[in-house]
Amino acid sequence: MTAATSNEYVPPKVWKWDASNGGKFANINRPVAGATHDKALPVGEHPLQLYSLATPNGVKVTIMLEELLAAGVEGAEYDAWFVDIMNGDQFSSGFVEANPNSKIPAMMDHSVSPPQRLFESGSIIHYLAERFGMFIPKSAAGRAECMNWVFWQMGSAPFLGGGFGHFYAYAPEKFEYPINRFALESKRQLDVLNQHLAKNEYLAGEEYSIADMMVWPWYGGLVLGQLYDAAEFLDVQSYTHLVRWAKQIESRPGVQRGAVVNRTWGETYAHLRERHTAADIDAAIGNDSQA
Ligand SMILES: N[C@@H](CCC(=O)N[C@@H](CS)C(=O)NCC(=O)O)C(=O)O
Repeated sequence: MTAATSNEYVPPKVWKWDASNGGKFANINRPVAGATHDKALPVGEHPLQLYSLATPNGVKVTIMLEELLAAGVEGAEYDAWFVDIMNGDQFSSGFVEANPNSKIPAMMDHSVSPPQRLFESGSIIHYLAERFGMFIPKSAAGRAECMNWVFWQMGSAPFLGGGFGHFYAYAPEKFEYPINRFALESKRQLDVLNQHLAKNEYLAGEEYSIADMMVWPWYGGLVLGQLYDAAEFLDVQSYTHLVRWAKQIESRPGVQRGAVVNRTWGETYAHLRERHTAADIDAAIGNDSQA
């Protein structure tokens, strides 16, 4: 066995939290769960109350809500409140009651008694699909294939976001080992989608569904050059069928509207901090400079 070189990390016997270890999220990451302060969540006038942010995980849900509204489902009207995760809003007592995991998106459905809490984007989108009977195939085989891709996204995206994205874009230094490991896995995942979409118009087959809404904000965003400034590094243009699908999904009015909600950054989509009525989105889309 060789002795450790001077810059090699030797794990201590028991891990201890070093709050100053750097990286973009160092000031909000903690090794414990639970609330840090007492604050109730705001509640608007619609039955569905969303607490979120326009990250890929948040956008999945606002796309679903806007697609439902575009399809004429009035019961899908919602208030979308801005949760500032860099400021620790996800650790308020109210948010933790809605989501003990302290991550956006979280939702409350006040149309049932007692109000139903919902967390995890996959659980929220599936709940909405079941509740309104839309964007989920009717046949058992179609539903199963749709849910295959919904769960594929839940299991796969952490390698892209928490793995590749973190080490390529957010870590305090560029470390070769994790970047190589997660670039390899991310490219494998892109190829999985590319091969599937070579033979299928949508992820669940011929029908646009919640599977597309789940996967598009991550993998569509990546191949459209919207994530981590990594399009060239991962040679995303080579995944031609995935790019075809990503553009097709992006062109949908419901997707365009959903991408705007709870957004206060970036140049690709308009900005809208909170959404309470359809008119809020209309105004934001008509005025891209609103922040
Ligand atoms: N598996 C979760 C992931 C949610 C998630 O990671 N949310 C991030 C933003 S995209 C968050 O709220 N981070 C705040 C934190 O970690 O404190 C889902 O799909 O809903």
